[in-house]
Amino acid sequence: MNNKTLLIVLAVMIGAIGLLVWKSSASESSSSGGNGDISLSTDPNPLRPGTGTFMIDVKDKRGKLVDNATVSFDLKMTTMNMGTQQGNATAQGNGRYAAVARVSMRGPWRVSTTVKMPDGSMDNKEFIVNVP
Ligand SMILES: [Cu+2]
Repeated sequence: MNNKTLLIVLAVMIGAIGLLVWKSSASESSSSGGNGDISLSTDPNPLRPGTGTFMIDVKDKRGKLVDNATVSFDLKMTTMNMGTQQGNATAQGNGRYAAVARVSMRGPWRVSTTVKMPDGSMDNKEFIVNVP
């Protein structure tokens, strides 16, 4: 193995480690209830007051990524009535669905997700996301 090859191998390894760290820090939210394999992450993570992207990852009961689901969500603050934002998340491939929404102030927000699986079965899960 020459030096150039070694450098490329090192770069790939560092990239893989970086991706792992990024992945693990992206799951800031906690779940409450629900029985499906639905997970949530945000960009930025943690969120800042303003517009953010909510990424919802869907797997079936066997852990397989689900691409042809219909994923809807609603978002509201838990501690006061600030209205509810609702919408559908757009499929991104690899079981991921994304939606842009606005968290207009710091504090706890509830994201309620509803997933209609390709076989027609429904699943849902709630997450509390804190905006620090
Ligand atoms: Cu508020």
